[in-house]
Amino acid sequence: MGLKKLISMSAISLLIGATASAIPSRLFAEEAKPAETWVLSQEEQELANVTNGDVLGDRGKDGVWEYHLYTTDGYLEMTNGELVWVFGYTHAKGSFKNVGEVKTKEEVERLLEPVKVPSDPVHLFVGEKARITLHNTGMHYANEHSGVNHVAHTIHFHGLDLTPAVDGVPSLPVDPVLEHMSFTYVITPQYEGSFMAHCHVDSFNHILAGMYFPLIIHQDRTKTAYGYKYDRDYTLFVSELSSTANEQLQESGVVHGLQDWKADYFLINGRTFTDNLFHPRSTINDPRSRIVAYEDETVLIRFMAIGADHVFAFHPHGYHMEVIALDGRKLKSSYEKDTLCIASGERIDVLVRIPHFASQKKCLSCNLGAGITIMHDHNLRGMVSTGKYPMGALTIFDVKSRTKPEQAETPVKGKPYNPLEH
Ligand SMILES: [Cu+2]
Repeated sequence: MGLKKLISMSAISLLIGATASAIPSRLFAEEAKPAETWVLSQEEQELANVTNGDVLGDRGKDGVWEYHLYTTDGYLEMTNGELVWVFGYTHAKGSFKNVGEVKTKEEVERLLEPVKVPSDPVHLFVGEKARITLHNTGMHYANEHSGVNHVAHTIHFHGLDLTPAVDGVPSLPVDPVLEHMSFTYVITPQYEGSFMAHCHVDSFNHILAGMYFPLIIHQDRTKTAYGYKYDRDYTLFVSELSSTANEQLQESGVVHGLQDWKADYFLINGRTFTDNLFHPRSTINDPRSRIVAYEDETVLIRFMAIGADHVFAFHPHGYHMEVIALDGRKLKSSYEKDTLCIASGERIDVLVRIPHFASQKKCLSCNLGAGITIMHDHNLRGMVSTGKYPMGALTIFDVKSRTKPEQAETPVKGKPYNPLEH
């Protein structure tokens, strides 16, 4: 829920004589989706259609999209309770607005969202110019003598065919962004599709420490991708994380024995599954990662991957996936897979067509219909984080029937959410 949207909602409520307190409190929950209780402008509604409720950048006076990204460090909570130190990109609280140069730990905590891995998606549109400004706030939770302090960063727009001036490779020809400095990348996307962005300074350490995010480029304001219509879309960014390597960067700035780098976490959108179905940090309790759809709907999944050597092999139970695009380009003809390998840097777009149980069921065991099925990494290394199974890259399809009353999306207060009860 963007701050801008909340402000515009409040303003609209005041205009019609209501107060901001009339906004249902559930709208502030993480699960909140655009609802019917307020009016969006036509452009806001069109944008909301394609960004799935993600916060968007602002438009400058000249109509150019403006995003301000800030680099910083912080902690990622895992489902086993471990807090893993990471560094990456973040943005102002509730928006991508410019809040000036942020230098101190106090300013970071007051002005910026906590760092996430991956950081929030950036949505752009074909042919619409964007100014993306990177601010380097420095490190705030690293050992004061660590060599990781004061390092420079960049943004490399992975998959966009750009000139070197905005390609984010340090000093080729533009210098990287030094601590407490900023740089604005001006780009105009040429192709729609699923891309990603990451730092390109000391890439092995900076990327794997957490410096990456999805970059989604839309052709227009409709729910289409590469000409295919969809009803819902999810971005599943899968990645490897080494808490040991990150701790060494935090302490000393040097990862010992880089050739032996090994992930101990295998993540979907920065989370693992765990056998505690109620865990709030589990993939299945994350609205970005739990795939919710109704029968008869078409779901677009944008897979993206970052890692050192693991190839994820995604396998949904109950469905085949129609692969429609690879690395941000539409395939001349689509093909079907039930186990989809994806390696670091790749993006694969698939459609999952949810069947209608009642009309398409041909036998007792055919077609699932409404209910829960799992999708997991079938390269089973990715199902073991910190030596524990099933802690890894697994999420669920939560398919609902239109013939039954809709279940509450949020857990009943005081009772942990159990997806198996649905
Ligand atoms: Cu960097």
